[in-house]
Amino acid sequence: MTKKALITGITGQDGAYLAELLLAKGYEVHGLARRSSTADVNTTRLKWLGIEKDVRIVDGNLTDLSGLARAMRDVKPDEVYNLAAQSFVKSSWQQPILTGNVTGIGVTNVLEAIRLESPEARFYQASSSEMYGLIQEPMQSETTPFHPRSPYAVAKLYGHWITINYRESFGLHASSGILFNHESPLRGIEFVTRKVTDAVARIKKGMAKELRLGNIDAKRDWGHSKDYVRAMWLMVQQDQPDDYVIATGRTTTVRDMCRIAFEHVGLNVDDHLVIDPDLFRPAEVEILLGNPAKAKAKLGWEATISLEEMIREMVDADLERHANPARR
Ligand code: NDP
Ligand code: GDR
Repeated sequence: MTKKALITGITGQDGAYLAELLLAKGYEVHGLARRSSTADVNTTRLKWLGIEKDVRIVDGNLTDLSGLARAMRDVKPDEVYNLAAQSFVKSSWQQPILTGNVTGIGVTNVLEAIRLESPEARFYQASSSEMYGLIQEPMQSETTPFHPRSPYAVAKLYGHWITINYRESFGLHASSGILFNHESPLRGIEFVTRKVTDAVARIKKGMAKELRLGNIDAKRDWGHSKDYVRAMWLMVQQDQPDDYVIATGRTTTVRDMCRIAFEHVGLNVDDHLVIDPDLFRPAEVEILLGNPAKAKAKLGWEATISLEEMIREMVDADLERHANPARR
């Protein structure tokens, strides 16, 4: 029997790669997406992967329980992946209440819709390494205490615990992936890796001269979205639901990540980088470094794409976008 998946946030980076993975596995893929005034649905990323005609879009919003319940009733999914969120940490200080409503309470809306209309469905929640925040242990694992440092991270922590609570209260097959930063050519332009690779492409093409960044001493454990959506699927296939850290086990400064991007096109980062105090955050997560040992032991999962390979792929994609604007 063909399995059915419902992905919230299908128009985002991970939604697009997860849809691609599930289609390749023979799933019928449904994606919850919100309407916009410029297009029925933002299918830019699905088009980039050439799968926009293969997924079935369901109209809905994470803040609207009735629409979510209707979606569950209509689709009757075997698996639900909750990837929708206000996901940009810096915006969460400008829009803390919206972030709480979507990224936090939105998780309860999805869980309630499952409980009411499709209680056999398996559930994946997109938790985040941002929940660790003010770091308590040099390498963060499933047992490291949390100390969120932004309204986004506080909302994610709520989503994490309500997922565990629904598993314990109602026996839902609900798993939570504590994913460290992961990027790709489909990353939103506001996130630091893509901001850097896009700037490198524009500087190389003579369209820009400088790149303005905030805290370049921050360290992140960066992996590739394609590897990370595979981990999501693996979690949902386990007999027992559980929580897993997904990370590479290597951390790099923003400064060194920039260097990799500039060197790829023969430029020197120091000739173009400008530090802008307005880009610093009210509270920073200085360093993240994940311990993926449990995922390796129980899921057989490991990251396969290095930071260098990924940044080069992103720079090349941005060069292509600027050479051929129709590809954007
Ligand atoms: P993106 O920002 O690329 O995608 C977010 C998605 O959520 C988009 O499809 C967006 O739709 C949708 N969305 C936002 N608000 C709503 C709403 N109110 N109702 C319905 N849909 C909504 O994020 P990523 O793909 O990078 O991340 C996927 C998930 O994983 C997110 O929950 C994120 O917080 C989490 N995460 C991401 C990590 C990363 O490094 N990428 C690491 C850890 C966790 P639209 O296109 O209309 O804006
Ligand atoms: P992050 O990702 O906040 O870790 O959240 P982001 O790429 O925005 O920032 C990473 C680090 O880079 C520093 N930085 C800058 N960041 C941005 N965006 N723009 C800049 O100009 C800049 N200069 C320095 C930041 O201060 C930060 O330390 C991402 C998101 O995908 C979340 O949804 C997800 O949960 C976490 O990763 C894990």
